[in-house]
Amino acid sequence: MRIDIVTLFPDVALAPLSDSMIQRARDAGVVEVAAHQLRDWSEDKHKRVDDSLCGGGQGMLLKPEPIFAAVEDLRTEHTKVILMTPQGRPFQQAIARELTAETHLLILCGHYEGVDQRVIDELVDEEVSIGDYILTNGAIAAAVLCDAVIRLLPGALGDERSAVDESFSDPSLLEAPAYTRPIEFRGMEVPEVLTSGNHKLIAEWKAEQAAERTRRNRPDLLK
Ligand code: J9Q
Repeated sequence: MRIDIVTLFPDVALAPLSDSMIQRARDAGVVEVAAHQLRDWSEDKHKRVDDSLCGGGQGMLLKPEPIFAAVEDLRTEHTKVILMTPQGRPFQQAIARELTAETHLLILCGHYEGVDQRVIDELVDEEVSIGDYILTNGAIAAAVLCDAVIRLLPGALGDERSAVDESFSDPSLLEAPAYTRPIEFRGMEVPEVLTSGNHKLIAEWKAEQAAERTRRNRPDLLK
């Protein structure tokens, strides 16, 4: 897979993808990642990439010309163009899994106010949001999406992939609380059932705890 990210903050997009498991996947040739400076495609003499809203209103919008130029330079016939935006489809593990089937992702990072609608209508295959909050820029959101996709690619990891993956593929319940040694730490004990050796009791306890946690933190998963 190849991933191109177009952003005003290429270093921000790349930093989280330049260490640990993801850097190893890049070193192993599992994925090629490049981040590009949108300003490089500005024809403006001041390298401006944004402008005020037609029809009035607060804030600035990314202009269409530099984005069209960037996409036309970077895309091939096999490119999926993704726009990171709070207006997008909520990112989930199922989308990460779908994207592993692509050979080329071109990720456009929006600005606070967003991008000119003609970019979305003409260039973008999929608008994706990583959650209902406002970021200063879309490069952070792009890094999140890339991390989630790259770690799923065949050959991306040795033994680092967690069994939690499988449970998140079917996110009906959250995981139960988990403990490791020591059995007593600063007076806090691991629940006795987990050291009982009674696997049936342990399974029942985990199921109860998972249900309770889900009710408290993620009631939406139970609907
Ligand atoms: C570009 N807040 O937020 C949630 N998912 C993506 C975003 C986002 C943002 C600002 C700019 C994307």
